[in-house]
Amino acid sequence: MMAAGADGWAGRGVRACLVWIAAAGLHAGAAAATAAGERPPNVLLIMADDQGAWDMQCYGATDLATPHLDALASRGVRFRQFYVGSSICSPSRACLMTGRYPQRAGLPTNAGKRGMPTEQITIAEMLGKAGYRTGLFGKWHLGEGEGERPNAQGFEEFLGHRGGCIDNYSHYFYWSGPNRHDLWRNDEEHFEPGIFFPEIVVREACRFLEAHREHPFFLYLPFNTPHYPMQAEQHFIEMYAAMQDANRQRYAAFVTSMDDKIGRVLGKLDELGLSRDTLVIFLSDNGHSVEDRAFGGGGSAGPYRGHKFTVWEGGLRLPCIVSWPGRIPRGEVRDQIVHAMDWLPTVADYCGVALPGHPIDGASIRTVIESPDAPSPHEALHWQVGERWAVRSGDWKLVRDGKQPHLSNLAADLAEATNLAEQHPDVVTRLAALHEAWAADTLAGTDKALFELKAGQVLSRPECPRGRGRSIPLQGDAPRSRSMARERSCPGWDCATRLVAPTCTPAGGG
Ligand SMILES: [Ca+2]
Repeated sequence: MMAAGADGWAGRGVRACLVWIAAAGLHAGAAAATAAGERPPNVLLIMADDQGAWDMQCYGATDLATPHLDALASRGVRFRQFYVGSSICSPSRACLMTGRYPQRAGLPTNAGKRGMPTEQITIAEMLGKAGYRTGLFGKWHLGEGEGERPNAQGFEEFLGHRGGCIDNYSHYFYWSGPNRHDLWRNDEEHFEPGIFFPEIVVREACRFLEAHREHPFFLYLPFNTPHYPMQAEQHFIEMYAAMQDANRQRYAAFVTSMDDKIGRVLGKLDELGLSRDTLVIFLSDNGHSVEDRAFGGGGSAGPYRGHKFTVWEGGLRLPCIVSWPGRIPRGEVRDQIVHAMDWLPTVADYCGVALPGHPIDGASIRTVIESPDAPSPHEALHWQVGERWAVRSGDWKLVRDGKQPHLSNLAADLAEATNLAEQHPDVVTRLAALHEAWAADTLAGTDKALFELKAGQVLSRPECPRGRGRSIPLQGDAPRSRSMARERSCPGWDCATRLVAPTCTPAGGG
């Protein structure tokens, strides 16, 4: 759907037009389907937090149990080349919620003082506008300020935490001081000390399903597990008593605990007779953590390199399942490249609702879900996490994680182990140019304050001797200060390119 050739991305206006043309046709199809008296599907969107790429039996794990997620895959479609929008929480969630790259969604990094801007349009807003009941129980992490919280972003009902992580029993923020309680029902602080938070999510989800069983609904369940703190219930820990690796044991127990909670919500869907009316989507938000709070890591990326925070496959290429019994294939797998930002337009497609009236980056993958032969809608995909970035085009993937660009051919090298950059400089140049065009495009048209924020935080100066590791604002071509002027004339370096490194190499190559 979106052109991304060597001459750069199509203009936003052109792309928006294409999206709208596609949406109009799909909308007409869905309307025809519902005209026969069928109700539009409910949507149950379930997200795991920091679940690794290989940490589910149906994805390859042999040492941990995920029976309910495996069963979900067996009655739906499982993706083997599914990517999220970022290897950290907030940008990944912003991308999922808006159908846009995190940069275009206004949240290139984790929410802190600033969250996702209120003018962004979420799946909840899109479906709510079409009459869906909307609920969110779990982790938000898309902003805590006025206009940024769940009720302001389309959710009629919310119970959960606003920040990145909580202790599951006290419901206090689990990152840094000062200690603060972070559990909310809508905009009111909510207290249930001592109650295991994932149990609250299950309880609220089941209540929501009971209450709205007669009406189309969108239920978003972003579980806060198996993200640290590792707090699986004792009986799940005992399931893995024989496991030698203590970190893997804590992690596996937490994954199985989450699988149990998901199974109970899916069981409620069955009990209420709603399964055949409900599109269920499951995904993880980013790769497994190796942070200290996760004891250095218990998750697995299987054959992939990397983990949370990185732009290697292990940070981005994750489990994703879709199920809708009786309406989409069951027990099948797909190898086409798909992306979290595709879910908003795909949901719009299946539900027969209008897309948001601004450009989105995802595309409906309905044809991919329904056929292994349908083409991927993506000619190229991009990631920018801090100063790390990656672009994938076909089987080629270019990663910038350190001083030198790393080029892999994923068809032959899933582990991104061999750097082919020197053998294929033409591919490096082509992919780098794609990424620069993408960066310029995702920055265009945003409000000025946002532009400054993103330019300053996301895009880094090429690592020439005087600009090493520094981020500079991008405000047109004219240097605004003497220091910037100096950087633009680094002796011996060709710094003509503002955003990406490959053309910023020592004079004479290298
Ligand atoms: Ca996460």
